[in-house]
Amino acid sequence: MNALDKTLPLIKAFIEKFDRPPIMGVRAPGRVNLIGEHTDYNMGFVFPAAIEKEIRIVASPISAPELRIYSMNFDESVTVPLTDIRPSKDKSWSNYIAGVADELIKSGYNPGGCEMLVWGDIPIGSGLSSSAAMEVAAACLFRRLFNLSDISDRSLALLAQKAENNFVGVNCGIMDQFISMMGWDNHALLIDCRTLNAMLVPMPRRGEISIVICDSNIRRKLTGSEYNRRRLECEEGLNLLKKQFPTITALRDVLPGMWEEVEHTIPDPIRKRCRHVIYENQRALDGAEALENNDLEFFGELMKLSHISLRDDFEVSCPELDCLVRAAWGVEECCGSRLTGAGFGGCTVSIVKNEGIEKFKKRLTENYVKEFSIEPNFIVSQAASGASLLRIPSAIPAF
Ligand code: NG1
Repeated sequence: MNALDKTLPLIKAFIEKFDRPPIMGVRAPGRVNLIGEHTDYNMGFVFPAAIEKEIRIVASPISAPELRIYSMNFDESVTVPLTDIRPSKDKSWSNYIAGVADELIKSGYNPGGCEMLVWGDIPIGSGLSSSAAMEVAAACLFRRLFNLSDISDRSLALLAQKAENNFVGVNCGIMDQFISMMGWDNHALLIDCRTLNAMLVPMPRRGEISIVICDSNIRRKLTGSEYNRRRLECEEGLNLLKKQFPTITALRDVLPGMWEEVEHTIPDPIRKRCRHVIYENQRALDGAEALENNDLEFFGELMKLSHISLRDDFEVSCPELDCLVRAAWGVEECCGSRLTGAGFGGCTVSIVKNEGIEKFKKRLTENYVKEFSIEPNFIVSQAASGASLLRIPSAIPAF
């Protein structure tokens, strides 16, 4: 299917809804983190890739100072007055768009009114960042529609993150908006969460391997409280380590060699939490280098070590994720597999040789159904490009 084929149904639905064609369209992808988990809030490195699941928005400006938003997925409409933007309680999907407009206005910009139609195929609540994709798509759309071209991609990603922090009320880091904006076809992105420097790394063996995401269908119930507890434990570890290394300001400053000298002085469970972060940070760096060198075997080993560390030291896995990862490790064509995201449910990410994908899906499904009587869902993707404009034909074909 070419790109326009995917856009035409949105154009048709827009015309039905708003009685005229859209003049502009954007897309922004979801993402999966390949390695570097629970390192972002310790100022360390993460290594995500954008995936071939995305949010699309088509729109046209209007003179009234309001956003008229229609969600195709929810079949719901919301009107947001730009002079008085407030979060919606019952149509919370619209807050990711309204929040971006709010941040733009707070930053001194002047977005105008428009009619928008939103559509997406990123599963919601699976840890694949559908919310960041919606924010980034909205931010790119407003920039283009209202001539705010002095805002750089990087500033726009930061603005989208602020919308999530301030308007939606989720205290996320920058990874999700950054990769949704900056992703590149067939590349993963090593991001330094302290400096925001980022390096694109080509995925090896194009056409031979895929990223396979497996949704455990276990919703992440404990994520909020346990996630916050891990963050506090990392802070506690940092404060203990500062006594021995007074110049450090984040766990990312503690290199494995430094850690080995002092590990015995730190009590559990703080010791285990710090150990995960310090080595995981190194694994993210080593992982980027491994892919750069086409060394999928080493990358797979690092993924395995990452999962074991998340399971035993950071203690954020669960029996369901462990079952899926164990099954994946047993498939010959699987180069590496681990849980991805915060943990406590959600998805695993694996790198699988294309010829083994069907066998991989079958094996994971059999094992998982046998142990938990739950069917997992799969997404097979290549690393995708970041946000971009959609081609909207000037002559709309007759529908
Ligand atoms: P997921 O589970 O992908 O939403 C969460 C955090 C990330 C990061 C990871 C763990 C949010 C919105 N995101 O990601 O910033 O800390 O856990 O690596 O809280």
